[in-house]
Amino acid sequence: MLSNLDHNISSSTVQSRPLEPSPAPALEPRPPTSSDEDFFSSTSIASSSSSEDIQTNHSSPPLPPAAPPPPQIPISWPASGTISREWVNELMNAFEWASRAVPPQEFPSLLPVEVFDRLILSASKILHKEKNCVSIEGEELGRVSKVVVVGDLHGQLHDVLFLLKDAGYPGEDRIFVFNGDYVDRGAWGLETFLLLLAWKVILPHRVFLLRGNHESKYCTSVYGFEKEVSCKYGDKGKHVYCKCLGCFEGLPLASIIAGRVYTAHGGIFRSIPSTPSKRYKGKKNRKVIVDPNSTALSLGSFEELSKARRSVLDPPWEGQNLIPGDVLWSDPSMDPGLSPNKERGIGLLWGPDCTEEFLKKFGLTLIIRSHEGPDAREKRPGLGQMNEGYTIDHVVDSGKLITVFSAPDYPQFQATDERYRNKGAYIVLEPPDFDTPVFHTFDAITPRPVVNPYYDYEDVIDSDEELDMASMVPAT
Ligand SMILES: [Mn+2]
Repeated sequence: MLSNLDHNISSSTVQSRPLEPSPAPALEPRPPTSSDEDFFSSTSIASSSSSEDIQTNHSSPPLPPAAPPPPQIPISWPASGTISREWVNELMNAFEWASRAVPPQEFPSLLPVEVFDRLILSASKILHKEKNCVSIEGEELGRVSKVVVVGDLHGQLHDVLFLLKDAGYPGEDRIFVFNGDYVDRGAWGLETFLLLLAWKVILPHRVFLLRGNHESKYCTSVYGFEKEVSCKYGDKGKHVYCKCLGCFEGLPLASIIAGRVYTAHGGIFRSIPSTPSKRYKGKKNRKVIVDPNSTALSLGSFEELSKARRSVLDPPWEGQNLIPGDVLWSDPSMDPGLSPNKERGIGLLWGPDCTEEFLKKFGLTLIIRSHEGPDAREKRPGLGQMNEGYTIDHVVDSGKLITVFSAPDYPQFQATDERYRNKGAYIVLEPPDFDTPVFHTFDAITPRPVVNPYYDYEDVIDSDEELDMASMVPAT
């Protein structure tokens, strides 16, 4: 456990705390806590100016709250043409500061669309070249002291910033693998995604950003990200959203660490029956119809994974290109076998026997997946709950299957008074084998700035329940 856990304000304190007017709750006088100091010491906002502001706020009659000196905004793209570690630090500081001090509609005054364009283009170029399953191995790992595996983030910017600092930021000796679901539900999906892209650009071989099921057109249109972007970029919102979707299409699907650990957002994937027999070759209008329900399901191979077409706005749930949907949407089960994931409408359910088969067949010892938060697990009594941010789901002869979820006190907007108050977790893998997971859990950064949600969270209570097929683009 982390030493700073006990310093965090407990969630119960947060619950009883009256909501504060936006913007800038950080400026309100309140007793400093160690976690705040820890957290803010990595940023430029609080250190030099807060005491002055606090005194100002104490004066009577109260003056309008004065914002701390902002970071250098608007952020500009460096004249050299390439961004640096310092630039990424400034970006993180600016996002943190703005989340408390700048209304979302003024986001372009922070990050002009031209700078957004440069960043997303730089990152997309790198991401699109990566394989469906990135291999982190060999000499690459020689100088590495740890690999950090991160689960769902869901736009909870302050928790992401805490996680990065707590785990020690990516660097030459530290690799980060993110398992997807950067956006949706939380109010700062854009900031979260962009800061991770910035890390990717400066450390392309040290930061790996895998795709989650929420990095899709369908999910972002239902769970808030599309609206968030539209609110933050106004008439440029459509342009920014399209660029983000294009970038999502480039995100790799899975990773293999040190030849032993498989990570992906949802999990394992099926084998796709081979193409029709030769006599149909060359004939026009031949149709390949594969009904996953009528075909016996079997585990897919990494060769099949490597050939899957990941560049789709929404992974199809029918047709031949089913592997991306499996990797992004599947869930483990305690029942044996592979079966269609009826609850989700896409992807698979797989039992401990399949975990064993998968690990054994490919010489692996660990699967780390994400995709299920406290709300999803609440409905799955056979599996562990997500209170600590992780569960060990299958323990088999060849190894283990683990779920890791990195969004504490999730979801940010919840219709019921009773919150899950879950911790978030990340996993550290260390040399020489990188396959013994060390779990780090953490509480949410509180209080969060008070902001409006970007989706109807009272209506959309269930997590990623089933796909609304009718509203999706047809599978291609
Ligand atoms: Mn998910």
